[in-house]
Amino acid sequence: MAIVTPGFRGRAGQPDDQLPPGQHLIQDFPVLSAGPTPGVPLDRWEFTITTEAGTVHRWSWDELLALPQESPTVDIHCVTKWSKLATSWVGVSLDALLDGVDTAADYALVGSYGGYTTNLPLEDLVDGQAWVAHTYEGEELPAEHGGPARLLVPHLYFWKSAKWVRGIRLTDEDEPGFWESLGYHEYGDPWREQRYAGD
Ligand SMILES: Nc1nc2c(c(=O)[nH]1)N[C@H]1C(S)=C(S)[C@@H](COP(=O)(O)O)O[C@H]1N2
Ligand SMILES: [Mo]
Repeated sequence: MAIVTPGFRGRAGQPDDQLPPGQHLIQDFPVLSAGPTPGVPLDRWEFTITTEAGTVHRWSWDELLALPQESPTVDIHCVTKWSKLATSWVGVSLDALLDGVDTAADYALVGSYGGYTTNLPLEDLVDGQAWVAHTYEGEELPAEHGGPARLLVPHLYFWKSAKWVRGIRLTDEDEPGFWESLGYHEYGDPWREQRYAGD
């Protein structure tokens, strides 16, 4: 005989299967920056992908906007335990940017204006999992949230979503980024609660 138990619902009334372990929902959008907000004039902005062979692919702001644009609606999860569900963005898929980039690299080191870095496997940037995003909830991405453009990799903790993204260096060996070298997990899967190295 089956006893049907209604699913637990979190404080904001969302089914808890949308919330990774240890996370809680928030409605506001906190700003978490390890340093000052860099100003990047759009006429000098560029995004680069540098392969393990040293080939540099560059996009100006206008070139980025001329690529096919996608509008992902995704949940985001910060390692400080807040999550936001169904955030909406506009940006360019990394699949579009990596199209035509000749690489056999396994890892990516993402770099930002201002010097922030974060690392992840290249396979986590492809197949519709990551974007260079410039619009949030229908508005130009605010500078404090990473505008003009930030990386968006929602399936990993939000520290992987580098604000003020400047480029990606493809590497054969994994190199720790800013938080990763300070003891945060090298991969950071919120569903496996990979907050710190060794989790
Ligand atoms: N360049 C840069 N990107 C960054 C950070 C940062 O300090 N600098 N912080 C990371 C962390 S820890 C989080 S949780 C998110 C916060 O994004 P938000 O400020 O838009 O909420 O940005 C990530 N990307
Ligand atoms: Mo974070």
